[in-house]
This record gives sequence, C-alpha cells and structure tokens, in this order.
Amino acid sequence: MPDLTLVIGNKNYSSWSLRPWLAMKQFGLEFQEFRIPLYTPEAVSQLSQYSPSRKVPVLLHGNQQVWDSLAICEYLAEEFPHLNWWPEDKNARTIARCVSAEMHSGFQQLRQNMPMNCRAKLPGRGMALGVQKDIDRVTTIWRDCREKFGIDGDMLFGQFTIADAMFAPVVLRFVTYDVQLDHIAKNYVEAILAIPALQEWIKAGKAEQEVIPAYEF
Ligand SMILES: N[C@@H](CCC(=O)N[C@@H](CS)C(=O)NCC(=O)O)C(=O)O
Repeated sequence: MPDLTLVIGNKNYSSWSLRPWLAMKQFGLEFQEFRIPLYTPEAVSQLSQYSPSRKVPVLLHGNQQVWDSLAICEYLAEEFPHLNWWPEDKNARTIARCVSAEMHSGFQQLRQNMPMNCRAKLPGRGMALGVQKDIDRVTTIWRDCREKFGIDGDMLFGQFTIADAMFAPVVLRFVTYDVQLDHIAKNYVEAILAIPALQEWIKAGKAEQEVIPAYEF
C-alpha cells in the first residue's frame, strides 16, 4: 500500500485539488485518494479531521500533513528528487516557480467569475470586469514560456512540470467558458487536454452528482 494519500474535493469543482493530483499522476507516484464532497453538512468535520486549514487538497505522507496545492508540489519535489518536477535549467526553473506562484496567488477575477466546472458548457459566460485582463496575463505567460523554454515538448517548459499542473484548471475553465485564444494558447490547451490523467479526472468529475450552487451560474 502506498503511504501517500491525497485528500481532495469534488473533481467537478475543486481546481486546487486537481493541481497536485495531476502532478502526482504525471510523475507516476502511487497514492490513495480520499474525496470529500465540499459544502455538505459533513464537509466541515471531515475537513478538520485531515486539514489544519480546513481546505483541500491535503497530502498525508506517514505522519506528515501537507496542505496547500503548491506546498504539496514542492514537498513532493523534495521527497522524490529523481523526478523532474521543475525544469533542470536554473533560469527556466526560476521562471517556472514565478509563474506557478503567480497562478497560486493571483487571477482572482478569473477564478471568481469562471469557476472550474468540468461538466458545464457556458460559452461567453463569466466575462465580468477584470476577467479579460487575467486571461491576457495567462496567455502572455503561456506564450513567453512556450517560446523561451518549450522547445523539447508541448508543455510550458517542454516536458510536464509543476507549472503545467498549476495551470491545468485554467485550461479547463477556458474550455467550459469557450474563451477566445490565440494559436499558441489553443495549442497549449490541446496539449494539456491530451494528458490521459486529465481526461480521467474530467470523466470522474462529470460523473459526480453533487451540485454546489456557489460554483454554478
Ligand atoms: N491556497 C489553497 C486553496 C485551497 C482551497 O481554497 N480549497 C477549496 C476547494 S478548491 C476548499 O477546500 N474549500 C472548502 C471550504 O472553503 O470550505 C491551495 O492552494 O490549496
């Protein structure tokens, strides 16, 4: 039995859960997942049992609790250093960390107005004030990374890294809300969608029955 457990939320909605889940799948780690359907009467007590922040994702590794998506990815990069979690080149690695942190702490308008919802198709919805600015910044990041560092693959830094895991939920948002994109961003969206583990997540998300009104229009 693997001693790694990732506690996640609803696959349809929980964008933060998707990030470390996808990274762990892509790097071939064996782990158990434990899903807590969010915003149910039982959710708060379940969350407090596993997560000091009462939020998901949380990684349980032996006695170690690691909460927060980016902290989980960094923890795994230290625990499994033989895997290429970050780009090898120092400059690329620095930029990968910058854009991952920028994703983690920013894009509030995009996140708030275009919540992740794998099973929904909402073309044109969610375009509130400030959302286009966030979209433009995301696509600028994608273009810069692809042009400067993406030579040996289809991902932001060529091969899959934590940076791609951080942006994967944005890809799903762009699909749900049918956001108009330039060709570099479109190609990147296609490349992320082609990842079998991501398709597995989407399928599971679509099969979920729970509805969280706050994340629906
Ligand atoms: N900064 C945190 C955010 C975690 C977060 O907001 N998780 C949401 C689900 S996507 C959650 O657990 N919400 C439950 C709640 O607030 O009760 C991370 O990166 O992991």
